[in-house]
Amino acid sequence: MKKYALLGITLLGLTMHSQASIAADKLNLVCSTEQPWCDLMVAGFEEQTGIEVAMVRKSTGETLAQIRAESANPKIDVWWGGTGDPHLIAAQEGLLQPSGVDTSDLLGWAVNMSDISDGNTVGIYAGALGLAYNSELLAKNNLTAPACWKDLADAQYAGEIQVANPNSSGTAYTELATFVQLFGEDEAFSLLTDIGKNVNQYTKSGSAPSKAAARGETAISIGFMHDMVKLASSGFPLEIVAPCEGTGYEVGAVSIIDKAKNLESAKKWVEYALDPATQSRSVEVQSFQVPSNSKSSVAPESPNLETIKLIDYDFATYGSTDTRERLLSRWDAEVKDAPKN
Ligand code: S7P
Repeated sequence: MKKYALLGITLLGLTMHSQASIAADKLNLVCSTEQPWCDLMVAGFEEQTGIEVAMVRKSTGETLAQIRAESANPKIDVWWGGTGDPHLIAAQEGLLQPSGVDTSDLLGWAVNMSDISDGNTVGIYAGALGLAYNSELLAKNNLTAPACWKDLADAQYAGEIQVANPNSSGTAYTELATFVQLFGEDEAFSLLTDIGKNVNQYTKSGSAPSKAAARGETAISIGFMHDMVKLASSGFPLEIVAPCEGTGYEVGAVSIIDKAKNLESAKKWVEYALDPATQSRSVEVQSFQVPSNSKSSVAPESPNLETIKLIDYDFATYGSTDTRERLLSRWDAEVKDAPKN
């Protein structure tokens, strides 16, 4: 009897111990890249560390809204992926905490994100914004191929352009910020309004318009060129254009949320995300962003950022709350419901 009681206590102890270690070895992650890359990253991390990851895929603007809403009691430990501006905004609002990760092997644009945010976020990849058109649909509808941002305002493209909503999508916010930096704010909004007359839908997610263009549901899309390359290299009739005026780019980021409940697991994720072995695997899921670690391999399909006419994107300004809120309010008031051609 005594023996059984002892065994019971030992088993209870073991159960409590393993429950404690299960609780310590969890990670709650929001992923803002494409779903296949989110899944690959999670599987690799679980295999490498034994830490169990609960992951949700969300667009960048949506994630920022969630982090703001949960600031007193966050459900998320780590935010991986998505355009860097909303990560910088979260940092500015005190919603993140430094990971303390070693950035010595990272490229300058990735370290810049860490510098701007006092170590609260760090760059994981970069990619340029562009436009794409479905060559079959363009030919069928007798449309000329666009070469510049300003071409998209031409009435021949009525109902033929798709782009995301910058409130929910980091991709579309990058487009908005790019236009302001390229043309000045007033001209940017008048151009966005004119282009808006040809827009058939403002989607929630930034990659949706190019998927729609690939399938022939819209003739033209605005988005990140690496997402377009993935579709074109899968055989869709998509032509990719680096607009003649020049274009903006994103630095995708990873951040640990302030008051994260699984801090040690979160730090391990950030190390893992910056590791060249991890970053070099993105090609397995045809994610063709340029990786931030100088030791990572770059896929031959990745758009070459050296040869694209890139603006000197001002991450500090466009990654600040005031600028984002002002531009989004103006977009809501002037662009969203602009009359159609
Ligand atoms: O993974 C593809 C990608 O284009 O998606 C991210 C994007 O911010 C998330 O989508 P939303 O535009 O819907 O927010 C980019 O960071 C990334 O390159």
